Amino acid sequence: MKMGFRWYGEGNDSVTLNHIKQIPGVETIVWSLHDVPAGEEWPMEKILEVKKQAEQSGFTIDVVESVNVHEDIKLGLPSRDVYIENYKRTIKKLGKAGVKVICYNFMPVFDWIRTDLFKELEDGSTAMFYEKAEVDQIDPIVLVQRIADNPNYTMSGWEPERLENLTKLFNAYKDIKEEDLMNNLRYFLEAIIPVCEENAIKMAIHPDDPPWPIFGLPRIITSQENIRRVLQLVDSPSNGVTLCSGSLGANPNNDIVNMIREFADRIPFAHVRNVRVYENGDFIETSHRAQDGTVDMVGIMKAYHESGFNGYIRPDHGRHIWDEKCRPGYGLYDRALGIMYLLGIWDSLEQ
Ligand code: CS2
Ligand code: MN
Repeated sequence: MKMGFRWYGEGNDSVTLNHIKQIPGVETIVWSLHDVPAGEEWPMEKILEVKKQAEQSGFTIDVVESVNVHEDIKLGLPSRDVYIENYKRTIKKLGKAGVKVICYNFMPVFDWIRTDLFKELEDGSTAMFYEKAEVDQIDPIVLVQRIADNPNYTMSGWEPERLENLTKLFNAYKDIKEEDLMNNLRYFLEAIIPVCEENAIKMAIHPDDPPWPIFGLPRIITSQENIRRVLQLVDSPSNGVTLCSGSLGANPNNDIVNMIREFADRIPFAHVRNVRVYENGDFIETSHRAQDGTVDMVGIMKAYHESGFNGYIRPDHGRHIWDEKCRPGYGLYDRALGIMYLLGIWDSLEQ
């Protein structure tokens, strides 16, 4: 198992490489070129710049999260082929630079959704919260505006350019059903997986967060059954999943331990974090500790250990603690605590 830590890049993150260096056990940064719009080819100089920075601090750049997929690919438009060619070229370059895993997602329009980025927990810390009834009734444009108006609006997946044409995008998705989205994912994978195989890259699709359809948009990476289907679309070790326990765990019907047992050899990258799910369908992100939420954190680490997991793992969203000012969910302190908890479980399993 190799521990990673998500880093948004020089000047783009309140967390520095020097900070990350002081967290025990971190081997790789999990990074991206956040200023390259989805669909464009990544410039080699920029890739090598991050590589140089990481290596100077003793880290590898083995995991990219994410190379975002252009909406035209998800929509299955004729223009997708141009974006797929760009994606392939980016894969080749990342392979050359030594990257091993590319995380991506296939969520229409939005990445992850929350209704409150700084909801107070009992201990005075804050964390990201999802109020189901609110999302079920709110006009998505209003929610997007509210998030955009927030001075801390710096979440990945909420890049302004993605949101500009919201109404247009909603119309484009009007007739896209889950089955269509699955077929468009197949088309994408059939095109890129051979390139990944040649370049020793593993693709790792991130589950939808939350793992159910929102605003009438289809979502497919939601359950054990659907992940099984995705892995079969192209049956190759290069077609894998980023098993995110927090995203999948928002639906208590998802048995994550069982998923790890079934998909073990197709999980190149694991996100391990906790959420607390309420009976009405709301959920809040909590500390990584098992007792603080409803995700079986210890069972999950045990399942990885038992299956001989040797992929990459990272803590995921943390709370905002000790007055830290940071990107929502991506502060230093709580994620560092998360790592120590995960390593503590792991080390005791190694005995
Ligand atoms: C999120 C996502 O849950 C998470 O890890 O931070 O933004 C995630 O990085 C993307 O969905 C992966 O493509
Ligand atoms: Mn995740």
